[in-house]
Amino acid sequence: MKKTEKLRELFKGNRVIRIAGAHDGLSAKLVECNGLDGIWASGLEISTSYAVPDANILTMSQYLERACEMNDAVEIPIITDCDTGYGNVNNVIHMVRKYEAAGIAAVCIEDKLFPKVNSYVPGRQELASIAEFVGKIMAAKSAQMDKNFMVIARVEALIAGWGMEEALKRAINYADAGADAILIHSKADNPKEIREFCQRWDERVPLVVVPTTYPMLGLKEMGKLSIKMVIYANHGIRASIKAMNNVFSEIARSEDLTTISDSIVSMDDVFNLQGMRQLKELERLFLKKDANSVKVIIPAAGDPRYESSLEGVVRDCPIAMLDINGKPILQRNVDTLNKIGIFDITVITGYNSHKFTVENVNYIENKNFRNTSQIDSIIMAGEKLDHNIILAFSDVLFEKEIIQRLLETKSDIVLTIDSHIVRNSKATDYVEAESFSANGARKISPSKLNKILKASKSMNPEEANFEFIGLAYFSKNGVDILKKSYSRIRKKFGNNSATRVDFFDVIRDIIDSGVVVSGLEVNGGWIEIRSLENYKLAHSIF
Ligand code: SPV
Ligand code: MG
Repeated sequence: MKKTEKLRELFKGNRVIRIAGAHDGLSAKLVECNGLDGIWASGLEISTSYAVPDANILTMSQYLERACEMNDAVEIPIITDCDTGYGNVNNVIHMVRKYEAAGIAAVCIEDKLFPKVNSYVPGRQELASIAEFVGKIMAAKSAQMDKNFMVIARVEALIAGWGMEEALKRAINYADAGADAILIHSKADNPKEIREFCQRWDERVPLVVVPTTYPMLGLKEMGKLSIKMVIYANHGIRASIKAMNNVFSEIARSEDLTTISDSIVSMDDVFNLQGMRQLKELERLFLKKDANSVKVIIPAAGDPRYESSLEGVVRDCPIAMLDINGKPILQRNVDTLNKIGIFDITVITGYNSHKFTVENVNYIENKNFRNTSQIDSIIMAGEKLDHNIILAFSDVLFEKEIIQRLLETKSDIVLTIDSHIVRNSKATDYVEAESFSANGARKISPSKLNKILKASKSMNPEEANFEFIGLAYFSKNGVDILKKSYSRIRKKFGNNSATRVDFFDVIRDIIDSGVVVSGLEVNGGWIEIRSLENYKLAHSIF
């Protein structure tokens, strides 16, 4: 709903509309947070915040800029104090066009002469003639495009000391000229004259009051007096001046900051008001830095019945599509990658390729999956390999933190390794790394990379000090090394596709060629679904 409509709806309601003065995004936000109906973009508050008199010292565009700032910060409507309209009818027309286009719900103009002085300042309070001000109202109403945009006419006759009859006469003329509401202003220290005005008002348009000097006039009585809107015009800035003064004087007086902690809000409160949480959420969704330049390759072609003890569970389902409490493993991993801004994900399918229904990933089919292995599938990713890549084996569920840490590494080839090794499984990808980490002794994984000396499924388990978890990072250069090594090995086997070349065969070849393969140590944060036990465990985790 447009803010002009929102304000109209409030005017249609049967209670007193309560709006409060503000001067910038923050103060507007605080008005909104406290459940008030709208914002009074107060000339007094805006001038005060510039530390200049409320006397048309600032220009229309300065007021407008602040009104926009407030409007952007809140969902509730803004009613702007536009003083006398910044000049004559032409200025009023220009003003209405600008404010309406900016999404402001209403403007309020007062029947004084430019340059006005704040109504509470003793001395000169010069009124415009009725004719002149009627012309301004008509000009304002003629300029608006949106029928719901409101023009409020402010009667200053009581402020200028011209008496009740003059005030009523003016109000009637302004209403008849098209004003959508009358703001009857008073600086009396009690509500007597406001009561009288309201009682004598024939309700041809709604009334608005500003009870700054007569705070004893309560909401109930306002309702009885048929007052439609109350403006608490300047209490926000007056409260903040007092609060800031107290804190600054205490800072000036005291040695340290301990005595002021109860007088200030937490930094968290500040961040919440700024919208920092939303910023972080948007960064997560759209900030495509390093994570975006990475492509993820998931080889998922294999027939699970050959490789796992899950035969009874998987039936004809590729492991990647195995359901873990309502979501396939692949979907869970895609969600995890998306969360950290990685969207370019390529899955190499093979066995029961048609079972892959996860959306927003690229699929490449390895039709020869029965005679090939993971590394052949990886190589089939083709042009996707012309980038930094993350390799994620399809039967591993991982936490996003592992991927984030992988992306932070600087090395060309990084295997993620865990010192918690399952030594009795023939499927374990054993790794021997340079610096040994005693099983379970380390709680925090170091960011320093370990150097991998040996990687093999057939290694003596006692020699291994880590297990490869099925997640690896290859920089663009690392991918080139991987590809070269792959073709070297393939050449060695005379391109006989019947010879299975394992991913680890390639890693071993890379190490043997003198290239450093690094190990990123993790302690958990992943689970490989290769046994019934792990499958059940995954169900209990997710
Ligand atoms: C303002 O807030 O700038 C007003 C209302 O015009 S008052 O200061 O009460 O006159
Ligand atoms: Mg004002």
